Amino acid sequence: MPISQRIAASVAATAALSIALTACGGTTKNSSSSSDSSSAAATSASANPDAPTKKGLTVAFLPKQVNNPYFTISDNGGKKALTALGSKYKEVGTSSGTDTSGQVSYVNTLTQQQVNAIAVSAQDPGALCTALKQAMKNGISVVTYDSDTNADCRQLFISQASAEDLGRTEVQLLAKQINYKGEIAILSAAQTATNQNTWIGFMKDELKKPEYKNVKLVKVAYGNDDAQTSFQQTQGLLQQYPNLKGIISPTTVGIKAAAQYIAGSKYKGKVEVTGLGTPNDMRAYVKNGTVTAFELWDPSKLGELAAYASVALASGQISGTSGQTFKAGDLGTFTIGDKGTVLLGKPTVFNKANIDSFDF
Ligand code: RAM
Repeated sequence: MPISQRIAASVAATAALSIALTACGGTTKNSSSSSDSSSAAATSASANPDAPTKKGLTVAFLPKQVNNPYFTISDNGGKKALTALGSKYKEVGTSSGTDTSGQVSYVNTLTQQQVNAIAVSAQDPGALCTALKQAMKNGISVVTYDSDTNADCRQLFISQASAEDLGRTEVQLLAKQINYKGEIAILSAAQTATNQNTWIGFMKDELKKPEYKNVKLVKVAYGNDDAQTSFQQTQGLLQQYPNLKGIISPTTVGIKAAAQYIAGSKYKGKVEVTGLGTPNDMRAYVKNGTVTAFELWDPSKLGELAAYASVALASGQISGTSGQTFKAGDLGTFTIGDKGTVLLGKPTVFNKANIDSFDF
């Protein structure tokens, strides 16, 4: 395709330019984050915690999906933080949650444009790696947020909450709602999504415990973070398993579609729906009794933290090594943990009693 060829050509040109500048001792606009940015490893070699916070940087957010309300909230959080820091925010991305080649093209374009940092929620753990490594070689700081890549393809992963806690607590919530008995299913997002697959791994592990001996996971279905597909997948689950007692949907798009289907069907009151949703999406289903409880972190704070981390990296204050710390405005000071992971905090469980205290 002509556009992708053009992008590939300009990425190659950008790479050649960066090598030429390094060879003749020149600098690029990103070179102060790492004076020898010829490899991702070099980028993470040194940091100066006292380096001033740079202003006028451009940080690009590349969510899994641009038209997903969850990412609208998270990326607006990023915008707010970047504005406060005197840097520039931009957002690019695909409208489908399963367009990994589209995500790759966007990374290549951002590299060509020499943005200072990229914050990406990856649709797939490996597909973006070559492009992201190329970005890092060009001195661009790379963080993942929400959904990670393989650890060597980025400097930091800004994690919404402990993946283990999220996976286990979703099973705990549902099991309680169905009195620890009956068939259950999972309605996920894309089949390749790193975050959902990690959570599902912990759900399956949790289900091995003796208290769940009468709970049977019959199917994992994929709604691809598309409302219609998720609705149809829910319908299909009930057709295939009419005795289903509960659905866990660890995606804001999936849980809303599942609740919508159940609320309008003969299964209302018979099938519990839980998982990860936004309070604003789920309020009506909690109030009409379709959903008892579900959970989520504050997506806006996740975006803010991704922005602060990106600027700290691009300013050379941190390089991604565990134990380094950085400041994230009102969110406080964060320490980089194992495998370059930065943890936002604990999620909130929402139910009838507290849902009206949240507006996102
Ligand atoms: C969807 C996306 C996102 C996930 C949330 C919970 O919006 O799949 O990656 O973190 O749900």
